[in-house]
Amino acid sequence: MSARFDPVPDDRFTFGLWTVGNPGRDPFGGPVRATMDPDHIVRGLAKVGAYGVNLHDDDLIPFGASARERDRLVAAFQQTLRDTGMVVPMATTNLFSQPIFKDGAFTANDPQVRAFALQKTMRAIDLGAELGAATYVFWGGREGTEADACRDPRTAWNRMRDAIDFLCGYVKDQGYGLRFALEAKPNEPRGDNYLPTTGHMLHFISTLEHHEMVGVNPEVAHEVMSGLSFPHAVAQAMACDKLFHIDLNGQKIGRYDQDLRFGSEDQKGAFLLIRLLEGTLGGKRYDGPRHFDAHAYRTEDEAGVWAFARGCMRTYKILHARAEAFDRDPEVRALLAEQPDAALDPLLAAGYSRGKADALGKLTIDVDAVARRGLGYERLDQLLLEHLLGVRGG
Ligand code: GCO
Ligand code: MN
Ligand code: MN
Repeated sequence: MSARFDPVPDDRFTFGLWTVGNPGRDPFGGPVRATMDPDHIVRGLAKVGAYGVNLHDDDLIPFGASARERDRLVAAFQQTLRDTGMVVPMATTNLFSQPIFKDGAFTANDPQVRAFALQKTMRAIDLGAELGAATYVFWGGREGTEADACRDPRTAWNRMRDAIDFLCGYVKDQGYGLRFALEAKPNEPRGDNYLPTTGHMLHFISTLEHHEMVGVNPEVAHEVMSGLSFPHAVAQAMACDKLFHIDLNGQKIGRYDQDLRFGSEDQKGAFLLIRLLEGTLGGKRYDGPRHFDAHAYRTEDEAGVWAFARGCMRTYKILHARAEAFDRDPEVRALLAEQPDAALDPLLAAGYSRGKADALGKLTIDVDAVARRGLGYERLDQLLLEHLLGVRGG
């Protein structure tokens, strides 16, 4: 295996404690691997070349631990971070594992559940800030329904907005420099999750009181579960400067949330995604951490877990190199540069004016000639595949 693609901290690859730490439990069977403690996970991640580690509150501090126990665990974790040079770029709250959250957290009908969810999240935000996180992720967990008559979905939406507005206020009041990143998922664990796609999230954000500090954390698997294009969701977030974080993994369409090794499924989607994130096609590059929210197959032992982690990072770097070669390829550039009507661009961009309307109104367009023109996309897509399959480009 070529060392050229070995991960180094400068690549800014991160993993959640819950990802490599996943013991292989599924709805049909218990754990197949021993639980790894946070110290062991962070040391393992540092060894395979990762840059940082992300966590839910409960990944580090068992639910219900005393304040003293909390402080002891946090101090020990900080020591591990110092020893390894690892950082914590993102933190989040577990609002789904405890029985109290069986009907959701911020959207639950019982006000005591909603109050507890806010209380738990404020503490978890304090923890994230203490560990130096720059981004705070909100994944809805159990915010959703099976028996949809249980509440007006508009009420759920308003409750979600109240919660995020409140927590933005809390972050500002505490003087933390954190930004929020909202993560959509269409279903699982609930039959229907609220705010199911990145597009829903982007609109929801525009309604928030402090919308400027809230962006999205799209996840490959979640958008693919909906049958949607993940690169398109990411592109929309990037176009409005809302890509604050990203969850990378692999997923087959139409399945349960598989959280597979990055790039292990839909390599073309992964290639197009990296082209966007790394800006090889032009435009602004994503500059946040590259976070893998995935876990090893249930067939694996601990060695398999580290092979999984290395695989995520290597595939990212390999695809990055492939994307660079593709976008440098003179034939690709020629195909993409073809803009026979470039003279019209000023008329078509930057909004309305009376003069533009007059000019457009008078324009003669040879409809048949335009319609007859072949666009060369077959060739373009074949070139993409040949780059992706490694038979073309450096
Ligand atoms: C899932 C989600 C989670 C979240 C994590 C951080 O489908 O389980 O992707 O892994 O990303 O809880 O919010
Ligand atoms: Mn995720
Ligand atoms: Mn997921």
